Amino acid sequence: MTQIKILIVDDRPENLLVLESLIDNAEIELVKATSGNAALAATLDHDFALVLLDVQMPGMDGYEVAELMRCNKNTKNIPIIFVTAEHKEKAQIFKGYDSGAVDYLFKPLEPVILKGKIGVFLELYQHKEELEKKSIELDNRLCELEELQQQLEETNEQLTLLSTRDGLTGLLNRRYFDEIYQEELQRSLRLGSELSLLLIDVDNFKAYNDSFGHLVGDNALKAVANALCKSVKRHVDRVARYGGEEFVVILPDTDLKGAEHVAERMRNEVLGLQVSHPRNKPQGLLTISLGVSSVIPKADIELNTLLSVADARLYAAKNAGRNCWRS
Ligand code: GH3
Ligand code: MG
Ligand code: MG
Ligand code: MG
Repeated sequence: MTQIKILIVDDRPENLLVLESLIDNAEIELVKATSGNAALAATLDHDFALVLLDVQMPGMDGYEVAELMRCNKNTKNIPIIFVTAEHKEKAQIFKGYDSGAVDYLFKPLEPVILKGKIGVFLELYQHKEELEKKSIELDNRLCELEELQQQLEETNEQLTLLSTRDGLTGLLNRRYFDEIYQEELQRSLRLGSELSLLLIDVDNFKAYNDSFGHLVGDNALKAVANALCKSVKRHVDRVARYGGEEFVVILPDTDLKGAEHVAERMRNEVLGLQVSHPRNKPQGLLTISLGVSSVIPKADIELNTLLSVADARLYAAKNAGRNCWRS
């Protein structure tokens, strides 16, 4: 059990002995001071629940001690009960309260009153300690909650990333592309702006896999994805993996001419990877074919028109010998 500390201050040691014998409580540790200065020094060394303070003392009197304690942030909240010999005039008593006392005791001390008052302040002190403990607990909980919240936000970000990305290439996935595609269609419809789409397919990729194996095929797909990303310059141009070895690119506010430029850049960029594909004649390199389509959406546009036109043109590019685009 930790003892509660009370400071008793009186210039006459025999008075301190009287106080000590009256209080006589195992739960209370009494610290004694016989001068104002010694009292102030003690308040800095201990954590007191209460100070019983003699008024009349040579040198620094009780009022002065009380005032100085009120000026120090470490001691200003310690309750002070003045212990005074005479039946003071009202003005003197008010002065005591002004200097920061919370109560008065008169000598000779009545044991019942002394114990009663000490009991009240000790209870207040214990409540204060409990409240402080709870406040620290609450602060700790708050910190934990803030940490959890941060973890949750990070997890959410990761989940969003996972749900919008393709695992192999890191490009946008088909599901997310479909969302963007609808949004861009609506946006173009609202603004009357041109919207373009590229559908891309790796040439003779089955043969590539057959020659080098699926893992090497995967790496080739990643390289193609990078090359496609490198070929778009604006952040509104989005590249997605449409499935297998097919990719799709959406180009807002872009007319057919602009889309053809991007298509040609992509074709060149993939060719420039110089990935060997012995069964891909005549270059002997990995190549792509592209279908390009553009539209200024009208209110009654079929959602899939742009895609189906791009698909037909991709098919035309394949028929034209691959490693080319058709628009
Ligand atoms: P074409 O030029 O007409 O497009 O011929 P192709 O061989 O590329 O077309 P096909 O549709 O016959 O074959 C596509 C191949 O792409 C078959 C499939 O194994 C491969 N493929 C699809 N997805 C992946 C993948 O994630 N990794 C690997 N390594 N191969 C894939
Ligand atoms: Mg005195
Ligand atoms: Mg295909
Ligand atoms: Mg293919």
